[in-house]
Amino acid sequence: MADILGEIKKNLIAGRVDREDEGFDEDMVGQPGVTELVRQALEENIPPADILNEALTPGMEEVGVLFEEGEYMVPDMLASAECIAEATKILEPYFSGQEIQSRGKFVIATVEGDLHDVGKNIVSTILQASGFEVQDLGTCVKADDIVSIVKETKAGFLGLSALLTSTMTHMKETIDKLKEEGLRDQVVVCIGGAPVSEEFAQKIGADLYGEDAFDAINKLDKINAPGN
Ligand code: B12
Repeated sequence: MADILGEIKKNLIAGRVDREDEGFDEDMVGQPGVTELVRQALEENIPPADILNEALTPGMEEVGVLFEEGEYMVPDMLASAECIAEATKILEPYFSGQEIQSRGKFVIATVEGDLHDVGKNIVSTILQASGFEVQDLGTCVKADDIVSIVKETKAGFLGLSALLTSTMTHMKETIDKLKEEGLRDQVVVCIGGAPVSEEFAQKIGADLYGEDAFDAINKLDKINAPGN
C-alpha cells in the first residue's frame, strides 16, 4: 500500500497526469501517471482519504518546497496542480454518494488576489459529501461579492481560502464587511489555507480555522450553527 502512495506522490511531483506524460525523463512515457495510479489504488481498496492525505497533499507540499528553493518554476507547480485536480475528480464519487439531509448552505471562495484553488476544491468536495449545499464562488473573489452572495443566499456558513500571505488580509476585510452589513451573527465563518492558523482566525474574528476539510467538519460539528 505504501508503495503505490509513494508512486502517486512521486508522479505528482513530476507533474505526470497520465501515462502519456514525460515528467522529468522521457523514459517515463508509457508508465502509469497519477490518474492511473489513483485508480489502481482504489482497486486495491486503499481508502480515498489516505490517497488524499498521504500521497496528494504531501506531494504538493514538496512541490512548494522545490519552488521555494528555486528548483521549480510556475509551470512545474501548474503541472502538479493539474495532477491533483484530475485525481480529485476520480476521488469525488468516493466522498459523496450518500443521501444525507442538508446541513445548510455553505458559500466558499478563494479571496481577492489569490488564484490557488486546489485546496478549496477539495474542501468543497468533502463538504458536499458531508451534506452541505456548497456554492463555490471560485478564485480571486472580492470581499464585496462574497458578502453579497452570503446576503442573497442567506448562507449559514462561509469558507474562505488563501494561499498567499499577501491575500490573507482580505479574509479580515470580508469579515468586517459582514459586520457592516449586519450579517456577522448569521454566518459561521471558517478559514483555511497554508498560511493561516488558529491564532490568525481568532485575530480576525473568524469562527474557526480548518487545517483541512475533515478538521473543519469536526469543528463545525461542535458549533451550534445559526442561520441554516
Ligand atoms: C500549485 C501552486 C500554485 C499554482 C496554483 C494552481 C491552482 N489552480 O490552484 C499556480 C502555479 C497558479 C501558483 C501561482 C502562484 N503561486 Co503558488 N503554490 C502552489 C503550491 C505548490 C501548492 C498549493 C496547493 O495546491 N496545495 C495542495 C492543497 C491540497 O493544499 P492547500 O491549498 O494548502 O489546501 C489544504 C488546506 O490548506 C486546507 N484549506 C485550503 N483552503 C481552505 C479553505 C477552508 C474554508 C478550509 C476549512 C480549509 C482550507 O484544506 C486543503 C485540503 O487539505 C503552493 C505550495 C504549498 N505547499 O502550499 C505554492 C504557493 C502557495 N505559491 C506561492 C507563490 C509565491 C505563487 C505565485 C506568487 C508565484 C509567481 N511568482 O507567480 C503565484 C501567485 C498567483 C496568485 N495570484 O494566486 C507561495 C506563496 C508564498 C506566500 N507565503 O505567500 C507558495 C507557498 C510556494 C512557496 N513555497 O513559495 N501556485
